[in-house]
Amino acid sequence: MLLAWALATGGLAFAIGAGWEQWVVVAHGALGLGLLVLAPWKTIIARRGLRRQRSGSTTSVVLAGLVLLALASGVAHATGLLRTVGPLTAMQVHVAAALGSIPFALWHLVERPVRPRRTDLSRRTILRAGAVGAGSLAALGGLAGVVRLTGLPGRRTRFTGSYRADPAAFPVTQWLSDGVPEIDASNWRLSILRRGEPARGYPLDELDARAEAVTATLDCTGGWFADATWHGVRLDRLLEGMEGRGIRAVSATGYSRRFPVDDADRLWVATRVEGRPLSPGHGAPARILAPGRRGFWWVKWLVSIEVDDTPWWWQPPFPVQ
Ligand SMILES: Nc1nc2c(c(=O)[nH]1)N[C@H]1C(S)=C(S)[C@@H](COP(=O)(O)O)O[C@H]1N2
Ligand SMILES: [Mo]
Repeated sequence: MLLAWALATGGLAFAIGAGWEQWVVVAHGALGLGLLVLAPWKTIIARRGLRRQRSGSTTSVVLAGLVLLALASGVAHATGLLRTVGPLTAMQVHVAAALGSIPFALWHLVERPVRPRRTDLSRRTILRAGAVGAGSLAALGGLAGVVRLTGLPGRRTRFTGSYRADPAAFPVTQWLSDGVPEIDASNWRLSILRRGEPARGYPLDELDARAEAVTATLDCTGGWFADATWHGVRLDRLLEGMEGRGIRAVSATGYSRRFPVDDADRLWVATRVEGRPLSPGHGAPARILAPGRRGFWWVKWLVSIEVDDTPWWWQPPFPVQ
């Protein structure tokens, strides 16, 4: 159950980006450390199980290994003790290990079922669960105290757990598998579609001329954030007079995100960052700025904006490319 809740809060923390995310992140930390708090008892059970030499022990050991890797990389990221492992960030290792553990955990549930018993709801069990909960929070508080006292980098993270990056040189990063497309800005136009029909088009110089300065935080789920000054046109000004329920921002690569139509006054089409035109890696010629939303909403290499009657939630919760 701890693992299931840790996975759920981890996913939720990626989805949000606003203030109350802090509490989701705290819960996520406590749930993760709760697994460590329970480890001494679980180890006894696991040893006994291994001695019986049933089939599938290897699968259980892989599950344990992945959970340990997720815990270790989570602690490494949160404290700042180890933030990169070769080409990967500790956060990427954390997410990969956590996602990788899911099939093994499901297998474990099916092959090693623990039937619910009446005593699961006894006073004693509830007191014990409370003790584990208190122990987990104490472990989290203790870890935060150690980070502060020893001056580890982890004390300077944002409420999402991300580390500050230089706004003039923050990383170029893709959600999963996108490559940087080459777009000829002189032929490029931002197409606006209404219910599938082309309605308007904005060339780059018009967007540039209408752009205003916006200071916003790009917070990548990879574990870094940048407070930069962008130049962009507010989306409601490009969509004036258009009706619908959802706005879909589409990249030249096919990557896309759908937003609620009411957010149009909180989204920008940006053409510059820190005074300079966007570089190809950062989304040239134009990208979405979505302050308050995590990085995967900030669609790069924008080619079209579609307004239609599809609600914003009609999409996978996270991009799939
Ligand atoms: N088309 C497209 N846009 C994208 C992505 C992507 O993979 N494809 N990745 C997103 C993610 S996860 C982040 S954090 C930001 C990164 O922006 P940057 O490369 O300018 O730092 O772009 C977002 N926009
Ligand atoms: Mo990201």
